[in-house]
Amino acid sequence: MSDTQGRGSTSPLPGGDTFPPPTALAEAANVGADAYERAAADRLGFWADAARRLEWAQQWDEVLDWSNPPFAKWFVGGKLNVAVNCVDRHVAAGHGEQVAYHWVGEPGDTRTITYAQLQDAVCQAANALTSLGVQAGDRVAVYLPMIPEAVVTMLACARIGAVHMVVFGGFSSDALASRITDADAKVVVTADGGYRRGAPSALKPAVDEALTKLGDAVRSVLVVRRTGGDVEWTEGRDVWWHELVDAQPTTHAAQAFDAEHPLYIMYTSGTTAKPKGILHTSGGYLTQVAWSHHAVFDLKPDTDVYWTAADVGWVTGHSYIVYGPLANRATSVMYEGTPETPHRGRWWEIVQEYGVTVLYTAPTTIRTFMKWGDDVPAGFDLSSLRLLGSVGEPINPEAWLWYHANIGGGRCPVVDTWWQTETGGHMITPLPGVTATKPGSAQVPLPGISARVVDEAGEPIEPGATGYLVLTEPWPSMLRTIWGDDDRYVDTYWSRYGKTVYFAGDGAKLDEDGDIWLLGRVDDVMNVSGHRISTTEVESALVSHPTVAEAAVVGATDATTGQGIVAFVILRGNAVDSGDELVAELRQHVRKEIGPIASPRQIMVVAELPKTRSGKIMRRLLRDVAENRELGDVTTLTDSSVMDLIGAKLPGTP
Ligand code: 6R9
Repeated sequence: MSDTQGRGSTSPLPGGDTFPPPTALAEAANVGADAYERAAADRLGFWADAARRLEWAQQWDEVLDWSNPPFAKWFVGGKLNVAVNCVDRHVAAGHGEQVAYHWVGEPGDTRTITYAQLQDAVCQAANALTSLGVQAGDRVAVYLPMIPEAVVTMLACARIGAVHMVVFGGFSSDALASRITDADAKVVVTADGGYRRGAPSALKPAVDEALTKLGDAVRSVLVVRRTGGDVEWTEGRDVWWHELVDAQPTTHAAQAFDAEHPLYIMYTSGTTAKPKGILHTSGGYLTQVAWSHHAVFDLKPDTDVYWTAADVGWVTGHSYIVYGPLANRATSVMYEGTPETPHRGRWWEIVQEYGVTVLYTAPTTIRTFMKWGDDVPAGFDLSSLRLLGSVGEPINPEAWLWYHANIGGGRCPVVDTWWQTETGGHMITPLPGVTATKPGSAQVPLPGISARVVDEAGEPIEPGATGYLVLTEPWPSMLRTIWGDDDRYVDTYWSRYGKTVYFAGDGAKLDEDGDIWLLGRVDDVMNVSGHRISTTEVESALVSHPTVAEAAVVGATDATTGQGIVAFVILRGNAVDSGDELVAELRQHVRKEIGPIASPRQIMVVAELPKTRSGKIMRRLLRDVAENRELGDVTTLTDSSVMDLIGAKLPGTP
């Protein structure tokens, strides 16, 4: 991958400008530069210290057992209860009255939930699940909107040692059915519906449909009443949350489980094949998500108001709405709806109202806000913010700078956190009190994490070159396997460079300072006339043009060049679509930014792009469009109608 054309728009700043940590933040930071030294000198000792931030019912005998790679065991012999760590111990320490969640419903209803109330609710739900026959090790499917019951259900499972398997509420009944089958879940927790884009959107019908396909595999369906809409009812199987859970005692004696006891399964969309059930376990997972949340977001439990604006159905929601923040006794905001409902300033209104200090979201949302214009956030008081985070995709420097200036008021560090469902927690990211941040680069591995960029042969690359990101040592919150498929686990992640090197599937570049720039999935690399060009670089170049809010680039089969670059762009709110003239200008812009080889063969202006729950563009579908093929699997799209819109736009054969 060494012949990618130039640095292009990945570094628009003269001389690679960086933003040093604000002095006050650095002086009071939870984690300083010494953490890197400590971890470099004694990696396992460093992680043992991090584990000691939790409450263990029984100490571990060994920090890491890596005798049978790639099957790791962390904190061997240790026992803990994850829910007790997230809730009960804070109540026991006198913080029961502290708010755990300021929950905001899309229609404007709100709920404030203290740690003491959360403890009661989790105990009730744990008792309810037990009454439905759920035992330690059983799988529970969770298909809920962004309501507090989602968090309560996850913690109730953790409390009784059941394994939750959350399916994003935007996924179809097919996606739900295949996941229930793969995980062999006997109980489903759902709701009548939730609110999206100003209207109730039903969920229960998708469960009913999924279950008709599965015979009587599922015993019980526990249903939260959220919208009050009509629901079909299967007697003997369906039970209302408010009838069963609310009637339970608010006490529950929690048992401690082995550090390696399974905590959850989360399915990630593979490229084409069946989704992979990523398995996470208890002690190591909680250790790393709690430590990284403490370090990367500099979380101060007494004063911060923390907001991960993402869905709990994404790993980001698991690690940084639920487990990390609760383990650190954070006060969080949780928002049910979409950013434009009822108006485009909704998020900023929430920041203003609750005095949010730390905000974590995805580049796709940031680019949407850019498209809506600077005026929207400018109408709100965002001065409470002190730290911003980004996750899910490479953040193009323009979006980083916009976020920094327009949301962070130029004073908040932006932490660009690279990680995956598989890694469980943050892996490569600046530390806000230590690292001088560099727009567009996730920069450096966290203390205790060993990452490298290597070539095809597995040799470390030189600065300036491009290669593949690998992780060379196990880490506490790593996936333990793919549910029910150890072979696929080994093949997918641990075979390219041997059994002890984790292949992340992301392309990456090293700059002269040794900082890592993520370039997107390896399968998103195009090959145009023998030149390997990352889709991210071309997208970044397009977005750096003043008229473009968002861009998605794919490589479509081309008879002469192997692949041709096809770009889909969304214009900014104030931009004028001058047709061919604009397309020519954008082509010219990419030539200038990256080089002639990267100039798109075709550029289409569209209203929306197909996205997954985490805001990742489904390039596979755009490739189908660009190559005039029938669309592949659309079950993991948040809104499958966008493909009709894009298809309608297409002028016949490309
Ligand atoms: C947390 C999450 C993982 C993939 C990952 C990479 C991309 C995530 C990124 C990033 C560049 C970042 N990714 N964060 N790329 N910079 N800060 O997103 O998990 O949904 O499993 O996706 O997302 O390509 O491999 P998941």
